[in-house]
Amino acid sequence: RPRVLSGIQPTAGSFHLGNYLGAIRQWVALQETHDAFYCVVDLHAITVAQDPKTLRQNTRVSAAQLLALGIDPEHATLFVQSHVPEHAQLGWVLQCLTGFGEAGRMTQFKDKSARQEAQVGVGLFTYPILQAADILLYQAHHVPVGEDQRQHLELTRDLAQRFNTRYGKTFRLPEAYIVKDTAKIFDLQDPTSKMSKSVPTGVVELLEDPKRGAKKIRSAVTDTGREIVYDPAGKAGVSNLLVIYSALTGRTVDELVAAYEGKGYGDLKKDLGEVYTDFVTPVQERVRHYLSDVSELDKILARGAERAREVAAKTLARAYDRLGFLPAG
Ligand code: AQP
Repeated sequence: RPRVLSGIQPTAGSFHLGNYLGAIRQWVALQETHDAFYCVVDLHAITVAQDPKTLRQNTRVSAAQLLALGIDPEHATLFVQSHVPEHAQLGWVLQCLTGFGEAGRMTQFKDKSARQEAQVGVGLFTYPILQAADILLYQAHHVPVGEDQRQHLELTRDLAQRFNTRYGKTFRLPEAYIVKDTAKIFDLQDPTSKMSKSVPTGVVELLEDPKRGAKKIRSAVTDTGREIVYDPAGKAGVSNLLVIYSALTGRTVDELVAAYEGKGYGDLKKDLGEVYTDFVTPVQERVRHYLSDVSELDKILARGAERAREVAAKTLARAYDRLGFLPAG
């Protein structure tokens, strides 16, 4: 079976609709056809300051959400990044292969550092390189992510290629797996920007009170027109709502446009609010269930880390050997 790897940061308590539709939904589907490795990337989370107690809690809440959304530990290896030290170890090796200018071209760094009020750490600058290590350790064929990660995937491929050329074939070159329709979910208050936890205005979270989430959907920004059509350039807000609606129900955008002919934006938003509520209510219940016994949750993560380490350690050992590091014993 082909391999797949992806990760998500535990930087907020709740994932949002962009994380789910852009990435996690694909994770769930791919665990059926691929040898899947999914991780909660806590090493990435500390690229910006984190309160230790909150980080510990958010890491468990993140894992619980992944399980609640359909990741099955019998079908996929679910683990926490810091439990597998090989990530940081290969990350260092790859940093030594990355040009300073090359890292500086990452647009996410530019965006995120511009938004940071506190001093920007070097980790935020080098995090795409750690991400490359995350992927290359597992020799992943595919990496299911949202559109915002495309550039980082290109960097990962460049680094793999560079290492292979310099030291002999060691890493598989991974492909981004981006589902076009939901590659970028937009902010409900500013439908030209991606929905993002760092800009929490028009973000709909999976774990917030469904009434509050539905209200945010009802007050989503739309244009002054009336017609419900899919036109991302001219009607960004309505089109974003149609994409979310379609992804959550499995009805195509065309079907929805036909169904809402003659109706107004208010009808669409109200109905989508209900669709969202029906979707998140059982998810929230399952999250509560997983969090009610963290020892069980921790066991799932420990088993995942063990499996992940088996694969990661092999790749790292090969890379160390190719680099000319002496064997440890
Ligand atoms: N708006 C989005 N539309 C589609 N996919 C998205 N992803 C994030 N936002 C959207 C995808 O979610 C996965 C996990 O991303 P992450 O762990 O990097 O989370 P993040 O980047 O911290 O999430 P945010 O909200 O985007 O935070 P900031 O603003 O801090 O960057 C990834 O596959 C990502 O593509």
